[in-house]
Amino acid sequence: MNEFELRREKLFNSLPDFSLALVYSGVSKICSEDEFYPFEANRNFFYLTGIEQENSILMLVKAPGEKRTYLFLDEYNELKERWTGKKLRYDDAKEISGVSNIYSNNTFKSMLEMGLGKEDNPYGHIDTVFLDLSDELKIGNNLSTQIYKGQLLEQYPELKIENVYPLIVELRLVKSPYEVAQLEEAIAATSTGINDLLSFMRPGFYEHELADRFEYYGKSHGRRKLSFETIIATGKDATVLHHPITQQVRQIEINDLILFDLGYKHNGYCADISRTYPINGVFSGKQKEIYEVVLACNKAVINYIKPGLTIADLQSYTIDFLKEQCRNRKLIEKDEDILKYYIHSVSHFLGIDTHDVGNRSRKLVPGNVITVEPGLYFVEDGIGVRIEDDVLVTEDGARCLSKCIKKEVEDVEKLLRSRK
Ligand SMILES: [Mn+2]
Repeated sequence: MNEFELRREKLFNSLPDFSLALVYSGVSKICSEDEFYPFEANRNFFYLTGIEQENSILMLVKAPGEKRTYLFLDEYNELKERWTGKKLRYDDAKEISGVSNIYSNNTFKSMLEMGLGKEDNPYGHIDTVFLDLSDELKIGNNLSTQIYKGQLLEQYPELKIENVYPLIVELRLVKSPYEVAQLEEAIAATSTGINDLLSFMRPGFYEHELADRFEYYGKSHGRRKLSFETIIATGKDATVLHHPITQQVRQIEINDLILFDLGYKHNGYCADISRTYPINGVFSGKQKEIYEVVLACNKAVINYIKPGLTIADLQSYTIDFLKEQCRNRKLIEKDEDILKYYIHSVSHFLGIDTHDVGNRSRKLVPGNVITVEPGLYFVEDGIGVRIEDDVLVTEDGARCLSKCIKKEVEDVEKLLRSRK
């Protein structure tokens, strides 16, 4: 079984008998007139098939002793391909996804009707259809799965319609060895991109030039996609958490700290890394003090992680840790002031989405991958520091996947000194 077959097998196990699940890749969204946003396949569809082509549908049918998988794709059309380029050939789609029953999406409607029909139905009576009912998923012009649900109920009033999304969330949360390896590759590539950035950055450059450089480096080394829009923030700009590319217009100064929050993807898996480095190669006075608190916190949280805790637990641990350290170093006067300087969450799940499925009240289990990203932002000093690693939850703790990217003060300063 290939990786995607294994995932579908797990989903089959959580479906009841006499049910049918439909998972859509979705269609491109219109930006304006006949201009479309770049297409991104629905991540649940990608997770179950490895395919990223629009207008594709996965259908799973489960009956006693029976598990059938169908994939519906655009069919070969010579004229269309003259306009918009090649579509996946069915053999290639089979190779990627491991699905052997591949049909034209023109036959989907009649195949579905056969599956839901009461007469001559090879599966007996299907009573439940599972749809991915996420709001943002578009499966046709002006057609969401919510609207489609209504249409199905009109046609089959006795049908039960359930949401397949939560079932897929359960699977996506626990990463297989294959998935951990993809994340490690994404992180290794990101590390190379960071090294390139470090040898490139100089005072006088504009922030966006570094973001552009990181993107260009990824594109020219393996046509990598960004996990998300690159954040390059220097000086006071680093106190804005998601300093947007359109505002990355500050010119870098010699005594600045530079905060970067960035990542490349590998086979769809997202690295998400933040580091904060001194442009001139040495942390000074208050910069160093704040950096040391955030670094200590980053390491303490990674040490603290173990199965059974929630992200909410990690968050309260982080707040307590930062509070105490900042008070001891006289960075804050009153305990409650910490929430002025630390204003976000310490972790989120990571995977084929940068902010992957799973919420903060879920108990961590081995195989979860989360970020650990404490930060402190002193607006009045123009200092923002965030240190973010990607971490795998293990049986007895956690393994940091992004160790290769330097964060100890000495190591960072040595690294920056060694730049060409
Ligand atoms: Mn993050």
